[in-house]
Amino acid sequence: MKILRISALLALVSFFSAPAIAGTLEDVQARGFVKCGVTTGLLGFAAPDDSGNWKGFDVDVCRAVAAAVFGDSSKVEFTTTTGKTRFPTLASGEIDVLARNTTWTFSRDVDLGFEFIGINYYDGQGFLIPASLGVASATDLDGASVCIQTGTTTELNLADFFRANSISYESIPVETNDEARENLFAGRCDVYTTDASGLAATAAQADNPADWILLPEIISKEPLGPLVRHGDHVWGDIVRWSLNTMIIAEEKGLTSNNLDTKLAMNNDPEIFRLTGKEGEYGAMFGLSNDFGYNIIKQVGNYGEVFERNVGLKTPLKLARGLNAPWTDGGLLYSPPFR
Ligand SMILES: N[C@@H](CCC(=O)N[C@@H](CS)C(=O)NCC(=O)O)C(=O)O
Repeated sequence: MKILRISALLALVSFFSAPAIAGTLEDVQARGFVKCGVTTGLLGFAAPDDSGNWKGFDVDVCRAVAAAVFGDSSKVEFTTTTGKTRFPTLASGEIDVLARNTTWTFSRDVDLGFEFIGINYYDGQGFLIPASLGVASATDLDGASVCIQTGTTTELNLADFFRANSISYESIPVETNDEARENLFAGRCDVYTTDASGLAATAAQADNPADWILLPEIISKEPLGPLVRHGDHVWGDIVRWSLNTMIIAEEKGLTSNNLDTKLAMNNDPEIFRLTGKEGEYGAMFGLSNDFGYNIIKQVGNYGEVFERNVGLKTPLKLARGLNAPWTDGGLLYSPPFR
């Protein structure tokens, strides 16, 4: 039902605003910056710093696309979106790409008419509670009030989990992570459930993070990735290979700092292709051949982006886990650059 309603809404939005189906790259180039949809603010993923500059893991995906298209990672305009507004905002052409911890699902991909270009964070849904609640497992949450963000996969997984365990809950719907955090900290809900990375971001903002506990259950797969509209393959390829470039750069040991030295001292043909020293790869989708060099130099490799935004030395303190390269036992695996 819900999915049907959303697709009907999207069809309407598309009809009235008639976004360009192809030609996104030309539109972006003519405008001079990429329009990127992000969250309303989620520490580590997309949030403005004290000077108003957007920072975060999803923000860096947008910056990589800008570095690829313009050779300048600053050429991005950020649009905030909620769980509910993100899809109509992308469908209407108001943004060129959505990078907003969005889970890749069948119905979003097929029915809503979007193209997920990859996965930039492998996540799963968890539960955050105050230690004082004295609960050790999510199966003990019978009768709990649960803060839940609307328009998300979280809503649907929560219903499935409680039903499968024959327990009940009272839903406290919220529109944004800020609202969920305020409600949780004020005791207006017993539990907050969302992607575990979002829970880490939320707990990090508590006066005393140790007062908050992540329950052991991870109840879903949440492969989070950037998406574009169906129908513009060139643009989809540009966003996909901007992300892949960061993943391959980590695999090859290229960082924003060592890039020039490594290039001067290296004989690896894939590194030459990736950075535009050899081949005409950028030209294949209408970009400069050094698009990969610009991404790595200005934004960094995937590992750098992970560590500076959400890694162990940040308030979120997230370990690489599934988000390690396949060569280190994780799931990050880009097709080859050739
Ligand atoms: N991955 C899920 C949940 C995404 C989601 O909305 N997560 C929350 C909490 S992690 C969020 O990003 N909130 C940011 C905001 O409120 O703008 C989905 O795609 O539906």
